[in-house]
Amino acid sequence: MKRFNTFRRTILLTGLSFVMTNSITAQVNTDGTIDTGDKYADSRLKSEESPEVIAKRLEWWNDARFGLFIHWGIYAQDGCFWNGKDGRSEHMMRNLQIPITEYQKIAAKFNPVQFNADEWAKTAKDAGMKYMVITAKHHDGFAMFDSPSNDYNIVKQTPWKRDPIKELAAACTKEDLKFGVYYSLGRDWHDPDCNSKDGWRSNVWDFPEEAKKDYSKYFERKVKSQIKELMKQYHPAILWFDTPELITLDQSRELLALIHSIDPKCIVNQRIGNRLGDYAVKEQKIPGNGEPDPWETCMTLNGAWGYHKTDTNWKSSDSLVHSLIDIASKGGNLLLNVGPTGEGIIPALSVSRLGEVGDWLKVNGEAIYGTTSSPFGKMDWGRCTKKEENGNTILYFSVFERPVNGKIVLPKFSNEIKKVSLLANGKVLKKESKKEGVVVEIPPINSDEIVAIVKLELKGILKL
Ligand code: FHN
Repeated sequence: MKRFNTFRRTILLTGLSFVMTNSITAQVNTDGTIDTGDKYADSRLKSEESPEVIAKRLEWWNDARFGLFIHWGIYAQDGCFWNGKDGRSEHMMRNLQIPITEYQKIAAKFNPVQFNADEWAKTAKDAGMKYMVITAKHHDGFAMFDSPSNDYNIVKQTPWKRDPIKELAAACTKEDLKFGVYYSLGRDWHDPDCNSKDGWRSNVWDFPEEAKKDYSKYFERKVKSQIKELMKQYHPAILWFDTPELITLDQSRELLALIHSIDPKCIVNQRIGNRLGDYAVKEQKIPGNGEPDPWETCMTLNGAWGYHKTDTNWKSSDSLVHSLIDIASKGGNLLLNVGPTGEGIIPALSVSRLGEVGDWLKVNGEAIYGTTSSPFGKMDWGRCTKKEENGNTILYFSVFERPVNGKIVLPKFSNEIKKVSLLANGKVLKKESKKEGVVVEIPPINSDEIVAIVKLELKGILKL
């Protein structure tokens, strides 16, 4: 009964967060920033490439379903604290209005000697993730890579003098993971020309005269140079842009053309701005239904993206697995975030949560990887994902809430059933055809199974 209550609480929590994030239009993050949902995703993608080109580019990404997001920067030096003050997140420089002259002193102390790229890549692999996206330059303007065009970078400014982006790109290749980089387009608190639409999101403490700032100078001087460096030096499979409020359509087009002139296969998210890009981003929320465009939910494991040493509000592995299934059942990807410490370590609780999700995927990953969204409407007891193989159909029913009588009624279809089994162990399940639909008996699941999955093998292409 305890398990069931835990289950119900998880559902409630998941449900609650599900309902909240679905209905919520603004949320206050633990760092005090206000997320008005996806301010950049208020409209459908209007890509200027053919759907076939984009579909081809996204092939591996659509199969992957699950990736690791990494927010790592010098703000992690003391867990987003500075001089004993709580900077609350990777926005620490703005939250505490730290002058550039002071902030860059953090770089002079940043020495993550325990960083091990192979370990990070293995953590992602063990979690069942298929790709990784790491912050190459976040809002503080500090490049976490060797940037010949701009000395404000990890190789030039720190005693560590190494290039973690280069090392991680190599480690991902070894682990057969796709490697991606994040780049902040509309926030750069180190650059005198990077302004912001509402004035308060830029560096107004070192550069108070907002009207004198010229975004196109920052774009030409820093953005284009560094995107070219990132593409040529690391050959990322994904360029994950952020905060595109000020970029013009021409600049978004120019950036996309620059990226694809170097690698036409490089995937770009919609935060390149102006409705361009290959897929839509949902931040910290899961849409209520499927989405018209390819999409990905990015989500923190606790309340902050960067390592915030006092934030121990970790999501449970149950809720993470539920989120992954829910997202896959709607045809999306989950990009789950970790914030490594100033020593270069992914926090132990993050690693253990990811490991628990990975353990579940080792047994049930077939129901996630390479699947497409559910062909059915809402089911109150769980979710569904789908595969077509050799002209036949496989449906994976994830039972979030096992009914008290242990029986679930499957949504209606007209195909002949080849087999109904428990995915975890292949055990054939009892079924009975009734007028309301096929009733399947679900055995009680063990406490460590999180979610039981019913594998339904049907003859032919699905006929509802
Ligand atoms: O302000 C950033 C935040 O620090 C983080 O990088 C997220 C990740 O999607 N993007 C912005 C908030 O929308």
